[in-house]
Amino acid sequence: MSGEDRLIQALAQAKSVCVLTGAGVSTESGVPTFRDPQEGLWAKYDPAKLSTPEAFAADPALVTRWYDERRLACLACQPNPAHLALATLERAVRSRGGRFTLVTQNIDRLHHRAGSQDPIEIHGTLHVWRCTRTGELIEPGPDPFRSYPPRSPAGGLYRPNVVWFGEMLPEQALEIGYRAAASCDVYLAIGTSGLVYPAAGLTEVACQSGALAAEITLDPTPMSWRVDIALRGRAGEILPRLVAGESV
Ligand code: BV8
Repeated sequence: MSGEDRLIQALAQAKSVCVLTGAGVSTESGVPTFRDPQEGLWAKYDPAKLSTPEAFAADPALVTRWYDERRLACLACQPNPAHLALATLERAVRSRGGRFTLVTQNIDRLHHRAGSQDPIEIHGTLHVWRCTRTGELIEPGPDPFRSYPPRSPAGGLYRPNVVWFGEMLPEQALEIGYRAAASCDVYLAIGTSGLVYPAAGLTEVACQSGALAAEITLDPTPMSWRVDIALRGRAGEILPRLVAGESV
């Protein structure tokens, strides 16, 4: 039996599924991954250097402009078959009384727009910004901010409500993710290079807990040797095949 057939069979019977997604799930929607060459103005910046509190402190105008451009670009993107297949799988597992947990490193909210009910955004989201002075949260509209860095009425700045390198992840989100990975029958790591911790640690937890663990990425990752099934290919092509038998 092929790895894909084994996974289809396991998902059809699973009582508890945990999924970790990364930037590779959104590439087919046109959202560049972290390691893609950035277009235009951003070609000369290393994204990982802009996603830090130090970069924001040094040049808040540059960093907030970069995030606002990413936010607007995501609004122009549509969920792709990978996002839609994961929403189908969630409905199928939950409709038979099973548990389904989707943990995403992505900040684009395409899982929400595809119909996933409660994705756990362990790296936050581009679509919520936070006042540096009061912590007030806002959801900016479909237009760019008028100026950068955007200023809050309280005299602070608005920053994206995302987790930067060197910042702690939201504790409850991480706790839910780790608990789901530790107690699931089937675990899927999809479109993630497995390089960013502690998110990447979910895969090791799932493997140690005895779940059937699978990875779906274009390229090998540091966890490819550890999982039971490693499928190479586009998430937008593989995931619809994995859920083709589900009726919801
Ligand atoms: C923290 C939001 C406490 C911002 C992001 C050990 C333990 C704990 C921390 C660390 C540790 N070691 C190092 C650290 C520090 C650091 C870290 O992990 N560094 C790495 C680079 C070594 N972690 C942190 O700082 C975290 N904070 O732990 O706080 C602490 C603090 C300091 C020191 C110790 C502890 C915070 C990390 C969160 C950073 N914020 N995002 C923003 O987006 O701007 S992470 C960012 O990177 C994105 O979320 C993105 O998801 C992630 C990149 O990972 P991927 O999603 O996997 O994307 P990538 O491009 O890498 O890979 C894409 C994959 O998809 C590839 O495999 C490709 O083959 C595949 N693919 C492409 N197309 C497709 C596809 N697959 C299928 N189909 C396709 N079509």
